Amino acid sequence: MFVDQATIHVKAGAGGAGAVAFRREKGVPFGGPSGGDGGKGGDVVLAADPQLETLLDYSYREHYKAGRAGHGEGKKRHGADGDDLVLPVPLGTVVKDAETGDRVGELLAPGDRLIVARGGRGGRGNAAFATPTRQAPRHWEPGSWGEERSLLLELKLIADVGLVGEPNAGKSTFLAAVSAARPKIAEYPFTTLAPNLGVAELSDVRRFVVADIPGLIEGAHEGKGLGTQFLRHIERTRTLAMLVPIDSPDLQATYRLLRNELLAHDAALDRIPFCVLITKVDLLPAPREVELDAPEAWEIFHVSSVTREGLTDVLEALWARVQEEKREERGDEERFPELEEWAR
Ligand SMILES: Nc1nc2c(ncn2[C@@H]2O[C@H](COP(=O)(O)OP(=O)(O)OP(=O)(O)O)[C@@H](O)[C@H]2O)c(=O)[nH]1
Ligand SMILES: [Mg+2]
Repeated sequence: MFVDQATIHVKAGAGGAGAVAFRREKGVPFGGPSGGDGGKGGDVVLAADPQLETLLDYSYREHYKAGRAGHGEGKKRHGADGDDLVLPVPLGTVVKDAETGDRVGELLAPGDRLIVARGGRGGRGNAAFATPTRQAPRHWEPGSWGEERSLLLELKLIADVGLVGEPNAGKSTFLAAVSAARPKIAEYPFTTLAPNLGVAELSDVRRFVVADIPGLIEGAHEGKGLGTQFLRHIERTRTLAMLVPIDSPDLQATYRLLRNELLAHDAALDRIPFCVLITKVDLLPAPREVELDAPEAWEIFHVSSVTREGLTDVLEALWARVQEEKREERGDEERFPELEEWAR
């Protein structure tokens, strides 16, 4: 099951009440007011957690409450602040007010935090009301209530794998073959006008997000065809798959064109590892060894989305690769002490 939406009700902690007290001490006949202030109620905070993949945990429970604060006490003692309640959510979580639909914020990077309900203020104790002319005030304030609201959490999928290819390379067909996504597929170029996302599932727990983007043509980086504006959908992917159809007139030229267009769009894409999928292999009778020189790729696969030849191998390899990249990302994080502390 892939849960990408949940509604929760959050309630911040109430502030503590201020105290009314007077100093009673041996040898001090008229002690002044000594009622301390109440503490501040705990906030409800969402925190982006790179270990989480779904909002599944939030489908089991709806109500979440931060700690209430302690009341003020005599001897001008402050009440203790309430504990914040920190709720971990996966990266890419978009938060909306469930009643108004207003966007509250989003959590994209590890360490992102968002206060979604503020704890109540503590009330003042009578010590705070003393003035030169009013030396024995009996005033005190109650704490204020913590904020309370219903939130809609939505997981905006961040693609793990991006499919890159010329128009008609078979990107949408591949996505449809490996996920429940149903993108439009047709034998004419530029069928896909906006990126499609799908979740490829090897099993319930082994899944990753695949992005199918519009076809790239020569000169795309100069705005030809649909241009490259949608390439930003793959800038944060963990690996790319370049699709080269087995029936293209010159596989090597197709491969070179794709790489050139990507790097012309953004040289930084060079850091994203990629494999090559030679697609539509059912069009040629076996044995169909094709020559393609692609030393930059981490592997070359032969697949058919029609006969499903090679699909399982590709999915297993993509899964392994995505895990490897995730591990590396987490390794990088450990070098940032503030992130480490946050993760505890
Ligand atoms: N025989 C065969 N045909 C395929 C295969 N994959 C895709 N096709 C056909 O190739 C054509 C293009 O497929 P799409 O999946 O729409 O290609 P695309 O890369 O998404 O194309 P754009 O969205 O236009 O960029 C369609 O007619 C598909 O049926 C395959 O594995 N074998
Ligand atoms: Mg398409």
